[in-house]
Amino acid sequence: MFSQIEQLLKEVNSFYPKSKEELEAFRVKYLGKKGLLSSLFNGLKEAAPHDKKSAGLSINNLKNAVLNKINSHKNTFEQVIKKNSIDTSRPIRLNSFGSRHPISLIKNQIIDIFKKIGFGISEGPEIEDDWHNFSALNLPKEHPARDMQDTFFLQTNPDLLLRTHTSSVQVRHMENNPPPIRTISPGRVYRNEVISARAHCLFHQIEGLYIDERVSFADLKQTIMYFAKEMFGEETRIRLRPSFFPFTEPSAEVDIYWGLKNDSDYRITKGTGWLEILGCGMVDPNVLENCKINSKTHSGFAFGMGIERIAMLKYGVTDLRLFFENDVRFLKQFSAL
Ligand code: 2NL
Repeated sequence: MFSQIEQLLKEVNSFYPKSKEELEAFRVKYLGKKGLLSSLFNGLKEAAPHDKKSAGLSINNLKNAVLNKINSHKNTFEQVIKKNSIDTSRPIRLNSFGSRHPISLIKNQIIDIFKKIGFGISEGPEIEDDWHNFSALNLPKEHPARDMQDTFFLQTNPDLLLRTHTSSVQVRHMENNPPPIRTISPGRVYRNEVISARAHCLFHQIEGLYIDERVSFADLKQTIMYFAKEMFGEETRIRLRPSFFPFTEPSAEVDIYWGLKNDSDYRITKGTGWLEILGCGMVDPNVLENCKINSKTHSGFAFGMGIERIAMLKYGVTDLRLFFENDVRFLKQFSAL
């Protein structure tokens, strides 16, 4: 009898139910009317008189072990059941979806417009060397235009810098690909400027480059006109003002007619009704030669624009800093676009 009780006690102690049903079967097996404990207590009557007391204690001990086991596991199963039960009256948790950044939206629009007329995309490093960012682009050392763009140089190597325009990508493209060339280069550029509503040390540019035999200023003008109409609407009018860039000759700045419908139009066009959207020109023959392209047989045009500037015009944003702060209250306004 004692060895049977001892065996059962071991069984009880090593019992770990996996479900509520298993625990219930365990309860019936030990505590049920025809269970082991009741038959053990019945057996007590036949036990030898000097064994009765200690046998009774052993059976009680077993019974307590059974009760403890049942109590401790009953609670854990109740918790699991609560956790898994579904409260169908609870409101659902709305998933918050992300959205494209307005700079990406405008960048993709511009890319799509130029893709339609055969331009591909080229990209390049943001850390550039002096040659690709300055020298190849007709900006030799000590050229005053290098001061105009305050540059971030790398402390470890004064020949390396954060590119100040994406023209450096196009220099690399010309070095590695023979004409005809039709490419646009979007990307981040860096300038050492005091951050304000109108200036930032980091911004985004898209530049375009077209090189072939007999490319003319008329080709440039038609390309820009096509772009302006696609970007700002079929009715858009443009004008070209003579300008200067070290890497193009002749050079021009392009305005679109914005109109003077309200106070805001007066403010952003400074009362003229015209808004500058990009700079452009015929690639300077020196730049072509620097990039191993024969300037006697080939010519080309290039243009560049700030993506933030276009985004501000399209979306009516008046502070450049909003594009870099990533405040969700600003960003989520673009989620439907
Ligand atoms: C602007 C003006 C411009 C270019 C960029 C360029 C590139 C090569 C050769 C010649 Cl590889 N030119 N790019 C030309 C004229 C203007 O950008 O206002 N950008 C924001």
